Amino acid sequence: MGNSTSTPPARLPKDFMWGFATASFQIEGSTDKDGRGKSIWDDFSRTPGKTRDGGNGDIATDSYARYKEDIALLRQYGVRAYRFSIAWPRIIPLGGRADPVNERGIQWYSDFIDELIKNGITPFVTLYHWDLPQALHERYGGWLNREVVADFEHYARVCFAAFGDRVKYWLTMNEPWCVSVLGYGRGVFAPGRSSDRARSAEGDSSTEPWIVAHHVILAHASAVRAYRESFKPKHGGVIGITLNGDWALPYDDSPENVAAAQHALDDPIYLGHYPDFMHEMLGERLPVFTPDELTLVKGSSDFYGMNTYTTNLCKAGGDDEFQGLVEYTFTRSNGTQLGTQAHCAWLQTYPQGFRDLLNYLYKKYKKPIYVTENGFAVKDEHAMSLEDALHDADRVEYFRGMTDAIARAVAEDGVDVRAYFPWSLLDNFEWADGYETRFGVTYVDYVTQKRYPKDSGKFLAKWFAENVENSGSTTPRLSTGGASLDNLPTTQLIGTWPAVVRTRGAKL
Ligand code: GBH
Repeated sequence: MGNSTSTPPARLPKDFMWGFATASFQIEGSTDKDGRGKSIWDDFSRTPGKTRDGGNGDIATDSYARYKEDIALLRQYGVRAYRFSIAWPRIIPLGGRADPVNERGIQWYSDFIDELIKNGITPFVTLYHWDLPQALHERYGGWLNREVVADFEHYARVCFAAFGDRVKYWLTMNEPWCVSVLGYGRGVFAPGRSSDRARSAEGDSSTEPWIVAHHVILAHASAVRAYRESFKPKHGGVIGITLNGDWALPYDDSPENVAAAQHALDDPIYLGHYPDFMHEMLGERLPVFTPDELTLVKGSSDFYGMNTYTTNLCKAGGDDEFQGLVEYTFTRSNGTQLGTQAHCAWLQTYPQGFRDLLNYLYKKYKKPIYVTENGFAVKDEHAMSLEDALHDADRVEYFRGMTDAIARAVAEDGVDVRAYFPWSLLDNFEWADGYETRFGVTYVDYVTQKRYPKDSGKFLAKWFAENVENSGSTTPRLSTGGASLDNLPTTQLIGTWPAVVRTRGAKL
């Protein structure tokens, strides 16, 4: 690595999928267009104090209106696939299985999918990336109520029926841990429930997150069963869930810290039951799966979907049940830092951990791995000039390490990784951080909504062009004359990019 003037031999197979990831509420804006219902994030993000800079999702990156521009940008980067999420309240504004379906919402996503396919980009769809219909929250408490399982399955069926002829890659849920713990435990994400009365008038952090997680898991598994029984036979796609998981290293080699690092890596979807440690920690507070539910959940993912950003050094102890009574740090026992610090406290660069995680997951579960998120927010990027922000050296360093790790995991370790989706295509609404934290490989000027590729976006486009086996006709033309990502702002590129011939259609 590191020598960008010579082309290294292809190290990822030619059907390897790469592209960028986003989520509906973080980019779409247009919250009152075409019959969309409210999501739990609408009012939450508008409530003073809930986001760091007071930002909300009303406009975001305006991607609902600018979708053709965004897809043109994806094409300039030469991606093969794009991971985006569908907003449940656009499809069923009131959310429930007896509530009306919104044809205009369906039409928008249908047009969006067609536009992707027309550009040779494979759609990779998340059904739930945190924007629960507000009406379900008000009707019965949303994820706290078992009713939500059947309502989610119904919503999923509507999507499979409407888009399944063209969408062959489905994710049910994005990060159940965040939905449960951040939404109903720490109360930092919508709907913001918590035992902390300074934060929320209602909530019980000792029980609600586990109830919510239980329903999320069952809703996921029910949607998967529906897909396999009623849609997969004619559409043939794959479906799974994506979890957030970071590699866990023991802080030192004491047995309790070695055990602590292990807690962080277990999960019920693939094990087929709640890990023993959760039983010990929660006792009666841990919901119980009936035997039928266990059968439903086990094997309910065709692949291992993984959002991973960093590595944590783990110390046994503390009272944080949401981390399995484990404390995380980036400071090694000798006082040095694990890697480069990002804008967020929870994120440092550590590519070796990524390679180790991929090896661990593959050996343990023997499923193909789809890396559905991975990314970095440069410290204080929001306070930089445009020029400085575009030269995002720390993010380039991050992706240089991560792409090298993935290539080595595949080529040298034999791990079956099939997809890689850096987060994110654009700077966008970063939940409780508002717009302050920027994860994009493309800079967004929120005043003009202009998009500008950062060095990291160019790095990734070039890296994948060079490192995925290719028939030759699908490579982005980065340096062969004509317009180049290297010297033009995106808005010009959209008009002048040479008619790059992308002969490959969506992978069916
Ligand atoms: C992803 O989650 C999300 O899927 C995506 O929407 C988001 O934009 C992206 O991260 C960048 O943040 O310090 O206790 O609050 C990544 C997994 C898990 C990382 C929770 C941050 C914070 C824990 N996230 N973690 S805490």
